[in-house]
This record gives sequence, C-alpha cells and structure tokens, in this order.
Amino acid sequence: MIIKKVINLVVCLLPFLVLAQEKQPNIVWIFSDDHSYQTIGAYGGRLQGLNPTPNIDQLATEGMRFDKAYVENSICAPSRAALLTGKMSHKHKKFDNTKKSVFDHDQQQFQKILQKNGYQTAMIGKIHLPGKMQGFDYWEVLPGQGKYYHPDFITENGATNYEGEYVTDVITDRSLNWLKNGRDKNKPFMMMVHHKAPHRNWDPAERYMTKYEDIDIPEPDNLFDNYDTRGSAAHKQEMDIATSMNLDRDLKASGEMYANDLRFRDRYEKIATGQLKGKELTKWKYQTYMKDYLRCIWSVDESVGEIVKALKEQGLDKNTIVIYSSDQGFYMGEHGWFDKRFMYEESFRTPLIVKWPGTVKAGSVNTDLVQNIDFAETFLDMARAPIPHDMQGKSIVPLLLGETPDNWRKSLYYHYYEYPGAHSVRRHEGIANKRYKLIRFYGEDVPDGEEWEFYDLENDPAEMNNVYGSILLSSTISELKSELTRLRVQYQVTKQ
Ligand code: SGN
Ligand code: CA
Repeated sequence: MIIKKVINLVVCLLPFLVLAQEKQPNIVWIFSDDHSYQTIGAYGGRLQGLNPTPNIDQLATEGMRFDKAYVENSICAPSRAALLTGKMSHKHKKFDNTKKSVFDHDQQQFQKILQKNGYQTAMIGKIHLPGKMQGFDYWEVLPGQGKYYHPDFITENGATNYEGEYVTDVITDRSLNWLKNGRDKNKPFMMMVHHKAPHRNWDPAERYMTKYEDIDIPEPDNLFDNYDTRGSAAHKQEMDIATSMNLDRDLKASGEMYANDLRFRDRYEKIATGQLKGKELTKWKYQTYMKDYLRCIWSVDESVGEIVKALKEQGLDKNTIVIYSSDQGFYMGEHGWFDKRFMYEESFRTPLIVKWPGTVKAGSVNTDLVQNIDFAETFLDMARAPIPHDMQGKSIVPLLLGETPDNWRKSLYYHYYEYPGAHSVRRHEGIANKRYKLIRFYGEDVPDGEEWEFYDLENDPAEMNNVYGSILLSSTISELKSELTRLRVQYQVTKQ
C-alpha cells in the first residue's frame, strides 16, 4: 500500500522534477491590444472560416489553448499594470486609463525579479504606462497609445521616429533585432513583443488594405440587441456601432481627409450619396469595421510567424516558451458593440495560447479559470524564480503540465472603474464561475446607486437574458453574492 502511494507520488511529481533539472527556459510573450478571441481561428466561432490567424493557430496546434482566460478590469493601462505586478487594480493603483490614477514604476514587478534571477529582459511596443520602465535591460515603447503610421518610440535615451513605417512592422523588426543582436547570448531571456494593433481606429498596413474586400463577414445574431431585460448600463453605453462609431476616423468614409484618398473612394461615395439608412447603414458599418480590424490582425499574425521562424533559425525554438495573449477582449458587433470595458463575456475574456516545446502537450485545451493577474507568477515559476507572497494570481504552470490543482480557483473577481469616461460604461464589479455571472453596477448615473444583473452562462451564453429577478434562481444568486463578498475580502478590495 505504502509502496503504491510512493510510486503514485513520484509519478505525480515527475513533470516537476524533470522541469527542475532543465535549464531556465526563454520566454517570448507576444501580446496585442484589443484582440478578441472571436477573431482567432483556433478559437472557432463564426469567423473561423475567414482563416484570420494561421500563425497564431499554429501556436495552438503545437501548444495549449486556454478557453477560460479572463481579465480583472477590461481596459488597457490597468490590465498592463496587472500583468507586470500580478495584482488587481485596487492594489497596483492604476484604476483606469486617465491621469487620475498613476502607475508607480518603483513598485514590485515580475521583470525586476526575473532580472535578479539571471534573466535578460526586453520590452518592445505598447505598454501605456507613462514614466520610465524599470526592470528591463532593453525597452523601446510607444508613447501612450502610439500611432499606426510613422510611429514614435521612446527608449532610455530619448525618442526615435520611424518615418514611413507601420507600427506592427516596427515592433516586429525591433524585437527581431534585439533577439539577434541586442541580448547577452549567455543568459536566458524574457522578450515582450507588445503590439498596438488592432486597437481603434483600426488602420491596416498598406499591403493589407484590400484584403477581405469581396467577402461578407458573418454577423453576430445579436447585432441588433435592444437590451431588453438588461439594466441601464447596457442601454446608456456609448460604444454601439450604429451611433458611436464615427464615419470619419473610424470608418474613413467621411471628412476631408478621406474625400480625395483613392484607397477610400468607394467608402466615401457610398456615404456621400446617402443611400444607406437605418439597419442597412449599421450593417455596412459593421462590415467596414470588421474588415479593417481583421486587416490589422493580419500584420500581428505575420509578426507571430516571423518571430517563431527567427527562434528556429537561431536554434532557440526548443527551449523557448511562446505565449500569445491580449490586454482584454473586444466586441465584434456582439450586442451591437465595438470596444470593451463590460464584464460581459466578449470583453471580460481574452485569448491565451502557450507553446512550450517538450513540456506542454501539443493541441491541448484547458478550461480552468485563469486571469491576467496570473501572468507575473507564471513567468516567475517558469524561470524558477521566487514568487512574492503579495502577488494575487496563481502560476498556471501546473495547468500547462496538465495537472489542475484541487484548490484551483472556482470563481473570478472583476472590477471596472473608468466612469465618467470614454464610452460611458458605468462602474461595476462582479463575480463569475463557469456556470453563472453576477454583476453589480454602482455609483454615478446608476438608478438608486446600484443595479444587479445575473446570467446563466450555460443556457444563455450570449448574455441576452438578465435573470436577476428569477425566483427559481434566488438561492443561487444569494450564493454568488456571498462568494462576491468572500472574494472582496480575499483580494482586499478597498475602493468602491
Ligand atoms: C481611445 C479610443 C477608445 C478606447 C480607449 C481605450 N478612442 O480613447 O475607443 O476605448 O482609447 O483603449 S480613439 O478614437 O482615440 O481611438 S485602451 O485599449 O487603451 O484601453
Ligand atoms: Ca486594449
């Protein structure tokens, strides 16, 4: 009996023992801004037939796809602060994208710990956290949101302008350059390749300007959602394609800038003649938005392919982990929307794919609840560096090894703060498990200061039916309310 137990223990620990003996792996973290899982072929869904991401899909074929990866605050700067610190917004203090909350670069961040444990670290691309980066041997970042064309980049030594170049290409080239010529080849490395695309206003590289021109992009079933059963926040947002997406900068179909630009002539004329009205106009806006968005993705996917190829050419592929993810999800017309912020699935969820040669089973799929606060601890664990106790996530390395710990989280906490603000999404917090989601909208411009929503994700995956008032579900709702209170205590949430 005892011998059997010992054998079982050794079998369970084997992957960890093997890992402990190998040399520290390199980590390449390719990240994008606002890339929805709906537009990644490997995630399936209505857009898969467009084959939008062959290189990212290849990572999934060779690695693990996470189907339940989420963020803690679906907006750029707070999400990035969570990645670096392994903490939620109320702990790292970058609550929103505005100047009202400031990210203190002096605080603990995973890359500083990696450096202390023998790693070379590099960050190239969008970080959206003003101030000097710390913990990177090399950094070259966009100021704020950055620009798609002729972008400026800031380094330790000042700014450089890339006249005539496209931002995704510059980020790829600068990353490849560091990989080849910039790093100390005797050390393991962590390279962060963080793209600006496909962020609004979806400007593609010249070479992809006409891609998808002659096809119809499938529409979501709820493109014309009327928000029945939902509270006031869904009705009052300003992120719907029909009225909040503009015809000039967003769709390049109106305004002086586009009137004489041959590339946009067809669009311009379509709008100028006034032939589209009501639902037909919304459908046209959806098609135009989606095509530009997908064209931006095409360059990001190409970047993934080039980086994977370079790793191979340099003999680094066997000992390099390649991760693909985004700072949050995005609406591809679901609920009639673009943008993010809400705790509804399309923006709460984010893509996550990990290729770890020799360690992760090729083509595997994980459905455990993971969150962006897990990245920092995961990287430290991969590097076998110490993990500070005050980080709030969990390393996903056991999941990558195919072992879900018994005490793995059963629910997720979410909190969005930026109101009043762009797109007018009311403040809210909430809790979700694999089956249900409870959301509490609160504060300014919320009737009576508080509104609740509740969704049964199994019966209503598109979250069209708020069943907060359901008598049948009242005890389940109470359970989730208690769980929300428990999570607030666990994560030490202070700000309401
Ligand atoms: C800009 C965009 C918004 C977007 C925010 C935040 N407007 O303000 O649509 O929600 O960034 O995006 S734009 O017309 O200037 O593009 S985030 O990814 O940085 O959080
Ligand atoms: Ca973003």
